[in-house]
Amino acid sequence: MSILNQFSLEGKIALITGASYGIGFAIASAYANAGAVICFNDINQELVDKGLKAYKELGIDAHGYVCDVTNEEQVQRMIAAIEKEVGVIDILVNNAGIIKRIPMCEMTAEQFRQVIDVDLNAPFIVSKAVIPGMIKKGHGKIINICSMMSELGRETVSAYAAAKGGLKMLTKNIASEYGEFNIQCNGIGPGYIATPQTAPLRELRADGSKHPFDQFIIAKTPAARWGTTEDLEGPAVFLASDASNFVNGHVLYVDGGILAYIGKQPK
Ligand code: NAP
Ligand code: GCO
Repeated sequence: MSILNQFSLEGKIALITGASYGIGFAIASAYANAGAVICFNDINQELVDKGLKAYKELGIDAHGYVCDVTNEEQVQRMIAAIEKEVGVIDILVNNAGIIKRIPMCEMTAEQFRQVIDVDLNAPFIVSKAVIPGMIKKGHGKIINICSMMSELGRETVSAYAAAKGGLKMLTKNIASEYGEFNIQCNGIGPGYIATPQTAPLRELRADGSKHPFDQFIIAKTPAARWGTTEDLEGPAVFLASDASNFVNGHVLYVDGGILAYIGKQPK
């Protein structure tokens, strides 16, 4: 058998959360390209419709669902609907996420809780809903979208870093608890990727000069560029495929080398 067959997702059913656009959309599109049937959710019908149209433009007949991933009842209803309409999920990508960039001492406890709810509690809720089906099927892949902030902190992102650090450990725990059922749970830690979530960090200043953070990330990245969602597609297919059946509890950083690099000396 060709080694490339190990990367095929033919016949697999994938659920990618928060995948109307951004990183989730790119991963779902790559999975469809590898042969998977795509299910995705977003928080309202308008976004789901936007996503369905975008998938259709790529020739992908995706199944879209309105579901707030922090709401356990809505998640359980969505998984039941997918299992009835499409089939039992083989691959779950916990992608949906938010960030609030607020200095910690100015952040309210409610704002902190909102970020933890989407970025950490929701992956728990959705994983818990899909694992029983994976156990019955005898296999499963869970991929949690972690972050540089699973390893590093920075000003204004206390809630996000706490959530993504927790998500790294939830990944390791799911791997530990369900590995015996042939379920592999791994993380992807994207570097700084050009999506709507990071758009505020790349906005040009009034004089047309680059945002200081934009220049900072370029200096901190050996690849000397922001990542694109396409940079994540191959690693995501690898972790969803048979090629990674003995990879478990790992966070694969797709960061252009940021975590390895002290940063370029200012001129
Ligand atoms: P994004 O552009 O903000 O997209 C996030 C998606 O999740 C949106 O469709 C969003 O819907 C959805 N979502 C948010 N809360 C939800 C909820 N409660 N229920 C269902 N869907 C919800 O973000 P992104 O840049 O593509 O990032 C995707 C993931 O990668 C996130 O987990 C993020 O933390 C992580 N990440 C991003 C980067 C980066 O540099 N971009 C780097 C590392 C990790 P709405 O539009 O309604 O909010
Ligand atoms: C930020 C950015 C980052 C990225 C990503 C890096 O404000 O620092 O939003 O957190 O989203 O998580 O891996």
